[in-house]
Amino acid sequence: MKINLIGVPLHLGADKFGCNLAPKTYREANIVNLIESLGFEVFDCGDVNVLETDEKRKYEHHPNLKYLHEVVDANNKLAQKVYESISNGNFPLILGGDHSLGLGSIAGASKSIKNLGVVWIDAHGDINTDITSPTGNIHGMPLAASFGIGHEALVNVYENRVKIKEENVFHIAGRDLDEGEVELIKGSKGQFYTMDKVKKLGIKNVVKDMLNYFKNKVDAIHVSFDLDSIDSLFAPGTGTPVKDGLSVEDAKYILESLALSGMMCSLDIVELNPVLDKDNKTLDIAMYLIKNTLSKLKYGLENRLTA
Ligand code: B3U
Ligand code: MN
Ligand code: MN
Repeated sequence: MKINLIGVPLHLGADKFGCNLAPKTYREANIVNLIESLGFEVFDCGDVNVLETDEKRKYEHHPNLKYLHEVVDANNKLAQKVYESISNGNFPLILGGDHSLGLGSIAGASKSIKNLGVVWIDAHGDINTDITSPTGNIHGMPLAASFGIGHEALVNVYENRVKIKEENVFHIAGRDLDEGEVELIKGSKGQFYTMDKVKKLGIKNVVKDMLNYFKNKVDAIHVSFDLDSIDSLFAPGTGTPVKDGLSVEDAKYILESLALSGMMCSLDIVELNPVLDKDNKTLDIAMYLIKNTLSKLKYGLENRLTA
């Protein structure tokens, strides 16, 4: 098994410059060497090509889906790379870029894996639609679109099908949810462990619930980690930082537990904005989490084989 790095220099889904620079920042911080030092072979697939556009064309394709054409195009390309990586027996590490890339990574992973689970770790719900979204930013919509809710151009990214079952979604660390998202969560078959719930239960119990929930339910799990899930005090370098979030150790524990479970097939790390970061604090956290999570992957594979 190789680790496949896939960079996604996309900021159009966030409509804020900066996170498009993150893949370059990770490479300059020697992410390849870091992963190789764990004993993995790394193949860097390079960056997904993002179409050029300009501010004036933001609403060219839809009045409340900014840069729809460009975001869909990038996700079609990403999905194909993720699909190829998993179907070749490798592990794709997707480096964002804004969180609209979840559309492509889930589309690709769910083509390889029939019954895919998704763990979405995020201060935001990312379950808006073109109708509920107060911003029109597509990075607030990918999770809903992946389970079939929202505009058809997003639901049908890469392939005309619903990518995952709603009940296969486990969302952690929500604390900045829009009205429409709260409504959707009320009637949802997915699991939503908001920050309030995390604080009440403690992170160990959250992880226990998560692993129990997925046991015998899914074939593998795609993990989508938004760095804004971490408290903005520790991770200021994201486009929409939110306070009262996860500690770095909480995030580490969630990710390493997933790696050790042997269920994790792919991982997104999204929303690092190097322009807004302070003293590389957020970059350092991302590198630390990637290192620790991948270092546990091998043990996870052994667990899986002997389970
Ligand atoms: N829920 C808001 C804000 C937001 C979503 N994701 C991020 N921010 N990073 C929205 O625009 O949908
Ligand atoms: Mn997000
Ligand atoms: Mn977020």
